[in-house]
Amino acid sequence: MKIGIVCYPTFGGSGVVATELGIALAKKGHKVHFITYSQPTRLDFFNENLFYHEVDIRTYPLFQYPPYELALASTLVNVIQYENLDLLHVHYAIPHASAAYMAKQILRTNGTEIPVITTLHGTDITLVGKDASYEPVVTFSINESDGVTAVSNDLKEDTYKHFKIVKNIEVIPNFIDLERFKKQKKDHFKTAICPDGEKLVVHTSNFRKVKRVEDVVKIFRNIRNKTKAKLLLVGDGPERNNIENLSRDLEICDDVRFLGKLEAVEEVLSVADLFLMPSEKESFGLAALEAMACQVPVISTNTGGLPELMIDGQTGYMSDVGDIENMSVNALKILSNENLPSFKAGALARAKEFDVHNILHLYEDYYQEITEKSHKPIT
Ligand code: GMT
Repeated sequence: MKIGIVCYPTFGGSGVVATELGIALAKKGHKVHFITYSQPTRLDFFNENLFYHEVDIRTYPLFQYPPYELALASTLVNVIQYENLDLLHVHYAIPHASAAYMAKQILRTNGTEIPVITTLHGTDITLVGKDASYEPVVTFSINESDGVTAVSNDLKEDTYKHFKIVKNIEVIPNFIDLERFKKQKKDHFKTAICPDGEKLVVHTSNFRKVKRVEDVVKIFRNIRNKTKAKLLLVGDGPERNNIENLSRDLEICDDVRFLGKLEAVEEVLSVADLFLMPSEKESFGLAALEAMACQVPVISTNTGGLPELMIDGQTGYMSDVGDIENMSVNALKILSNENLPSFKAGALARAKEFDVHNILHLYEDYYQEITEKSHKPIT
C-alpha cells in the first residue's frame, strides 16, 4: 500500500509510535510517506520505501499564529494526489485529524477519495482535547475519520466518556522493536556512573506536570536512604528547573544526573536496574515498555492504560498516583539482589508480547478493512 503518515516529529510518544510504525511498514514493502513540519527524530536513515515531505509554513506579518493546520491540509492534498496514496493515517487528533478532514473534502471535489484513520494517543483526549477550546473540533474530526484507533482500552473508554463519539474505536496497543530495544553490553558506562556498585534508577519523560517527576526524585531519595543508588533523568521539559531545585533541597544532587534529550535511550536503559513512571495519567506508557524490553523492571502508577501493560509483581509494581511511600517500598523490594533477576526476566517476557511483529499486522488488517469500506482500489 501507499500510506501517508502525519505525526509530531519530536521525541514524544505519539511521534515515536508513528515513526516506528512507518519504518516497520516500509520494511514489509509498503511505501510510507511522512508528512510533517520537520524530519521525525527516529527517521534518520535511508530506506527505499520511506519518504519525507515537509510542511511549508509560510508566515506573514498579519499572522500572530501561523496557520499550521491549513499548511498541513494543503500539503496533504498535494502529496496524496501527486503520490496517489491509498490511505492517510494521522497520529494525535489535534490538529492532524481536522487537517486530514479538510484535505479529504478538498480532494473529493477533484474526484479523489482518501480513507483517513486517526490514532488517539492520550493527551489529545485526556488533557488537551477535552478542553472546551478544542472539544467540538476533536469530536467532529474523530467522527468524520473513516477509522479510529486508540492505544489502550482505557483510552478508548475515556474517549467515549468525554466526547460524543458515534464511531467504533479499534484498540491497537503500542509495540516495540526488540532488535533495537534490548539489553546491550555497556558495562563501561555502568562503571563510570556507578563506581561503587550503586543501583541505577532511570526516568525518561518530557518533564511535564502529568509525569510527576517530583515523585521520581522523592522516591529516589527514599531508595537512597536505604541503599547505594544513582538516578539518571533523561529528557527535558517545563518541570526541569523545579526538579533540579528539588534535588538540591533534598541534598541528593551528587547522586542525580540530568542527561537531557537522548537519541539512544536504549543504551542508558541497558545498564539500568529500575525505571520509575509515577505519572498522573498515561494512556499506554511507551517509555515503560522500552525499559522492560531492555530488562528493566518498572515502578509505575496504576492509572490509565498502565494496568494493560504492567503485570503487578512480575514486571514491577503499580501503586496509586502520589503514593510515594508504597512506590519506595516496592522499589527497594525489586532492587534487592535476590529479587532483581526474576523482575528483569518478568519485564522482558511481558515486553516480548508487544513485539512489533505481533502488532504490525493488526494495523495492516485495519488498513485493509477501512480501505475496502471506502471502496478505494489499492494501487
Ligand atoms: O507522554 C506524553 O506526554 C507524550 C504523549 C504523546 O502523545 O506524544 O504520549 C502519549 O502517547 C504515547 C504513545 O502512544 C503513550 O505511550 C503515552 O502514555 C501517552 N501519554 C499520556 O497519556 C500522558
